[in-house]
Amino acid sequence: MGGVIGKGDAPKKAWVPETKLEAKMVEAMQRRASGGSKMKSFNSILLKFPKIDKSFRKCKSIFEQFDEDSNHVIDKEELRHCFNKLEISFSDEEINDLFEACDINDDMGIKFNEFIVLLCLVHLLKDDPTAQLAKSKMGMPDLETTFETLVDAFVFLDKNKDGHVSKSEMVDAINETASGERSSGQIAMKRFEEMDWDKNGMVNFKEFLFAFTRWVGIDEMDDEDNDEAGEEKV
Ligand SMILES: [Ca+2]
Ligand SMILES: [Ca+2]
Ligand SMILES: [Ca+2]
Repeated sequence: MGGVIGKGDAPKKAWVPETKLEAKMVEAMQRRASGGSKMKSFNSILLKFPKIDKSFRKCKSIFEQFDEDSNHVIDKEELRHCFNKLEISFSDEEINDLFEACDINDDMGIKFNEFIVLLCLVHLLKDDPTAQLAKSKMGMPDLETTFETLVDAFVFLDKNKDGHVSKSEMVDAINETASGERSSGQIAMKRFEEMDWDKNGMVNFKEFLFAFTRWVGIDEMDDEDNDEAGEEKV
């Protein structure tokens, strides 16, 4: 008797990281958040979309370079080579966690859109002073700028700086700008639901990134590769 009450009713907000990686991601995000965001409004994020789209597409050649057997996915071995080449010094466990976190359809391969998310997470994580080395070695200044923009956008949305964007933070951010539009609240809801994959009422950075790749149409260019590739070489 007694003392058993309350076991199951943890507050809704309580968040338990599934992996060490996820905990690190949130930590890194909070560290970044303490520096503030350069974003002034939700609109300023929207204005960045074309640029983000463009530099995501440029990643394709990087992806192809690391997809050694050209089967359109990067497996763990190929990822390890990729990290070696970029001199990103992650432990095997970290690489594993990253791989599993980004392989969202669980087929043991990283597709192009998953690869973009993965690189961006690496960008965030290597902000850790011990991993500075990777910074210059990625050698993709455009991409780094884009990743930085995405981190910045997330920090802007995450008002209370807990490493997650809640529904109300999303609504606030959108309402701040779109004062005239009566549908803005609905749009905010729709956007939020698109982002919150596991429907836990909060969006983490990974979910945010996957949403971006979908919004700019990256996941639809899975199978057809070559129609853009000819235009610009990185
Ligand atoms: Ca492959
Ligand atoms: Ca938050
Ligand atoms: Ca979620």
